[in-house]
Amino acid sequence: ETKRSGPQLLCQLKEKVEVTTLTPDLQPFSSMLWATQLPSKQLTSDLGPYKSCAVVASAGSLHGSKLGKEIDSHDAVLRFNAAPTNGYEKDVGLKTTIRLINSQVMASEEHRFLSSSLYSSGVLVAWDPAPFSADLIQWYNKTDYPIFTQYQRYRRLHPQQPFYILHPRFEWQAWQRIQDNMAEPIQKNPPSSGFLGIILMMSLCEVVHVYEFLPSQRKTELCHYYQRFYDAACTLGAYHPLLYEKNLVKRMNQGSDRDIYTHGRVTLPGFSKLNC
Ligand code: NCC
Repeated sequence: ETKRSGPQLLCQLKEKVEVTTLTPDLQPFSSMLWATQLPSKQLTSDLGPYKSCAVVASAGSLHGSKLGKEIDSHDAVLRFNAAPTNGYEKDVGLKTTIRLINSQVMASEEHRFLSSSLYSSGVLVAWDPAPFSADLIQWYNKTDYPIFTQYQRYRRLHPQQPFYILHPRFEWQAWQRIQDNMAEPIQKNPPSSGFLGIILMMSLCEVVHVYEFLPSQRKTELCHYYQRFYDAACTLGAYHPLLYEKNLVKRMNQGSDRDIYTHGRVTLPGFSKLNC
């Protein structure tokens, strides 16, 4: 079971994980006035298809990488949470097409989500750890962080910026792929934003390059390239099943081990390019 080949894993992802976003017609939102702020169409029908895409993990190992030009050469670039480009262009580039944020970023004071210019360009996509049932009513009544109140506030301030919320079914479908391909039981917490973002881009792009999700020779305990904070758990995981996510991505990589070592670069095919 655990020895499934790369191509098999890719086809499983394509067939069993669907990037779904919340739409105004879904219960319990359909009866709420603010639900008209939700995009009426799915993210995957509004965006792309893109030829080439980059996913930029926020890892400290990007520091000094000089990957900026290469990252910007892609048609679309996905970044995470509070990861900045200003001042770090040489290493991480400056293009941001999509920013995937967790609900903690939206809610905690330090990130100034409503006022910081960091979030106001590109397409925003937010998610929040939901109960395993992925039941929208249960989740709505008990979100991890106040994703919905913050969403409404942000939308009022930036009505023109596209802003999607991921359906919790997506996070648990992704989790299930990890669990079904591991010999041991993994923690029942949703995958990291990194893993969710990789699958999101595989749904929109013909080819996806992921940077420093699998660490290069620059591997460091520095948590993020933009902060002087050291913790090996950022790379190895604690709450999220990050080590297992990385194991799966390593098995699906179509690039060389050398690319990982020198560039922290993984090459994944988009779902549209897979013959399953
Ligand atoms: O750190 P974070 O992740 O924002 O990083 C985004 C994604 O990059 C990959 N990563 C990051 C650092 C590193 N050294 N190696 C990596 O591989 C991971 O795939 C990660 O998902 C998150 O997933 O949303 C997370 O968010 C932070 C935090 O909430 C935000 O940065 C906002 O401050 C979480 N940290 C804490 O809760 C303290 C982190 O666990 C997961």
